[in-house]
Amino acid sequence: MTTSTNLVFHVHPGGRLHGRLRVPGDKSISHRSIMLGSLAEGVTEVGGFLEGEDALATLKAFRALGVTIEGPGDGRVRIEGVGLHGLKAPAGPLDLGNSGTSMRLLAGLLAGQAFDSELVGDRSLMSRPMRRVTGPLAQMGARIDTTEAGTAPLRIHGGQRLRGIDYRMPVASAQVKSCLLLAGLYAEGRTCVHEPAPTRDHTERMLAGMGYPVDVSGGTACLSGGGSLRATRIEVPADISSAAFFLVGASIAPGSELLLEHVGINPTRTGVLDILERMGADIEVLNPRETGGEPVADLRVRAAPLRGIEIPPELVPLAIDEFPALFVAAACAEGTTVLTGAEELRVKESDRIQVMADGLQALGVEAHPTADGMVIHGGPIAGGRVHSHGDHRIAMAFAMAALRASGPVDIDDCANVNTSFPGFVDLAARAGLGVTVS
Ligand code: SPQ
Repeated sequence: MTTSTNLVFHVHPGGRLHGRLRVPGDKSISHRSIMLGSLAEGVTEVGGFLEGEDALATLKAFRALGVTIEGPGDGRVRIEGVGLHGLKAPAGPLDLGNSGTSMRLLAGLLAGQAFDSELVGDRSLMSRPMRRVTGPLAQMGARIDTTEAGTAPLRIHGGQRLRGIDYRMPVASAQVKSCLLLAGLYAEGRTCVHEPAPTRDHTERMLAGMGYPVDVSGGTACLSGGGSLRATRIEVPADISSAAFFLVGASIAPGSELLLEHVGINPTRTGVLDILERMGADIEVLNPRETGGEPVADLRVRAAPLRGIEIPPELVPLAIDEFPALFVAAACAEGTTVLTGAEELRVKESDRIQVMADGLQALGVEAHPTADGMVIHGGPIAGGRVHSHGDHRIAMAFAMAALRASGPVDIDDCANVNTSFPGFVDLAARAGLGVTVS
């Protein structure tokens, strides 16, 4: 799934971004379209599906679970739903590559099946914390073995009777919430998940869109087991997490103007817009509309002088995947940017606090990592060599940093950009970034 070759991005310094572009489909919604489409009764047609490795890992896993899925081709996928009780035992372990969402959501869904299953992934995924899902699933009656460290492989024992729980999440995590709601589909009684701060709600929206009642109010989502899902048509909007690199790139590169088309602006995902606007970015939200239960809009961004800010902690879960890009914006801002309350960044595909601080320092930026965030003093950016540690978002963030660098920026270990943003290099080059690959 992930390659061991060292793919290197070479990015020329300077330039500007311009034109209209549409970034690939939303990763979170693409995963959920396969999962819920597979569990529905009838045929679900998906458009705008992300043909990146993470979403494809979910798609392959459901094929291995006996679901007939055609595509993807040109963003279109056709899923012959098997109903909530129609999945089949897979022939071997399900390899989820680099994808935390696939593993954590599948853990909940598979805990309710009659058969055993095993979940594995690449080196990064096998070192990410899984007790956050196996703990509450055990309270529901699931039996899942992890390593002593609480990591994958996850060995899931089928045939358990699950019961609904009332669970107060210690961390704001859409993956934990979604995992428990999926297990709740198979549980006796009611499953309620309380979140300490709002997190992305695509699972709740899609369940409701497929006719499964979910009660959402005041930070709590509840559902009862034993219902059924109706197949539907799902239009996946462009991923705001992918758009974020271009929002930052166009903001920091003088003379830039970009129109990003059909971007998902679900309010649980728009922290990046709020943070950039507080920093002085010039972003217009145009033609807001709704497709398939998700709000979308076109985003026009023009270069603007940015200023450092203290990032309000309540915006952190709403922008959790955008901090690699936002750190680059902070490096180009006048003054100091302070991020706190973001310790979750340390357990993503890489330790995004340490890896971004190391890379920014290698480019001469004054960046100080803290336990739960970073302090960045804006200033000049030098050229240099940085390491993405196989983390797609780190690689793309540093590619944008080159727009303001005084020399070329080389970025190691970029193959995993394909997990979330296939075609990034071509699209970025078309928009004006001087990027090549070796
Ligand atoms: O799927 P994965 O690897 O965990 O992907 C990331 C990403 O940057 O693409 C996180 F590393 O996104 C997560 C996100 O951080 C996707 C997600 C979801 O689809 O539910 C939720 C967030 O994770 P969490 O841990 O906050 O629930």
